[in-house]
Amino acid sequence: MYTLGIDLGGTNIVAGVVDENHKVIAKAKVKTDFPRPAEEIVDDMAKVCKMACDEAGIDIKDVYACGIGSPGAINPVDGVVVTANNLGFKNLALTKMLKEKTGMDFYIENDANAAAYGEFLAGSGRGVNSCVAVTLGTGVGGGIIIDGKLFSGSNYAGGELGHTVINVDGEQCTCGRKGCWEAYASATALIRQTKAAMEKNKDSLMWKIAEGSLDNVNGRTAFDGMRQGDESAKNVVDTYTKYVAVGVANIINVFQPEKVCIGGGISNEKETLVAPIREYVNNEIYAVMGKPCEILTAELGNDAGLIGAAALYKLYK
Ligand code: BMX
Ligand code: ZN
Repeated sequence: MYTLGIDLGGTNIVAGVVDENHKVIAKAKVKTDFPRPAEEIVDDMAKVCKMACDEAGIDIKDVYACGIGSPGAINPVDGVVVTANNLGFKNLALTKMLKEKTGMDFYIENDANAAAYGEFLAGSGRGVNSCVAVTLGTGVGGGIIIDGKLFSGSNYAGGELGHTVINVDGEQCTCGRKGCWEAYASATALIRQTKAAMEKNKDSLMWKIAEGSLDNVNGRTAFDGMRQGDESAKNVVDTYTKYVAVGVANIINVFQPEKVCIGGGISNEKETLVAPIREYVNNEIYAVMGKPCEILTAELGNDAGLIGAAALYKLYK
């Protein structure tokens, strides 16, 4: 039995055919190419599903269930993207439009919720009842799993952990608030912090790593600089990991889940990222009673979202 998942992002649209063991057997990708009309993006979503099925050597009609992980506020019952500012979607009846184009029923969830569900079923969130997953990417996404079910509040808009404030009147966030966790702990924020440190220290090794241009700075630049012994790079990483850790400690104080899984691009740093977070959290959380919460990096990498999306039927069918 195969299922199909789409991970809709601001940069890429990825579709994957997934087997009953949550293994991705075929994948296809197109550029989101935003800004452009929603209708065109949805056309490409249908196209990329077909491409993934062709790659798997199956017909889309043979797929048991299809799902989408989309950024923004999603109503999974009506299949509507209520708002996704990075895609220009407002009250878009996405599952209905995809049904018209593919003939298939689609389930939909917020991208970080889908990724959390993927990790819970098949990644580092396996084997527990409660798990909170965060993604450190363009933004900071959050997905909360309680008793094996996604929890997104009374109206599905909950779980936006990136938009909890960690610094009152701090950095401007894209959501309109100031000082959100996302404005400090996303990959976008890390890149901004790295560039600021480079501007301050023209002798930093990070300039060499970025081949002399701020345009080449990415989420790895500071980590690579630190590994090569650069002091400014180490300061960037230390401060950034502390920002991530503050949010993780907040999550543990609220939920005390069995696991917190950290995904998104920055989680490729694995232990370099999570070891200092564990230490910080140990000193900051309110109480440890019983087995302490495990803090892990996500195992499924960039596939978590589409694997979770492909399995959404388990929650909604
Ligand atoms: C933002 C928000 C979340 C999303 C998160 C991670 C939008 C469009 N996005 O906080 O809904 O889950 O980013 O998104 O409102 P990513 O783009 O980093 O994967
Ligand atoms: Zn915000």
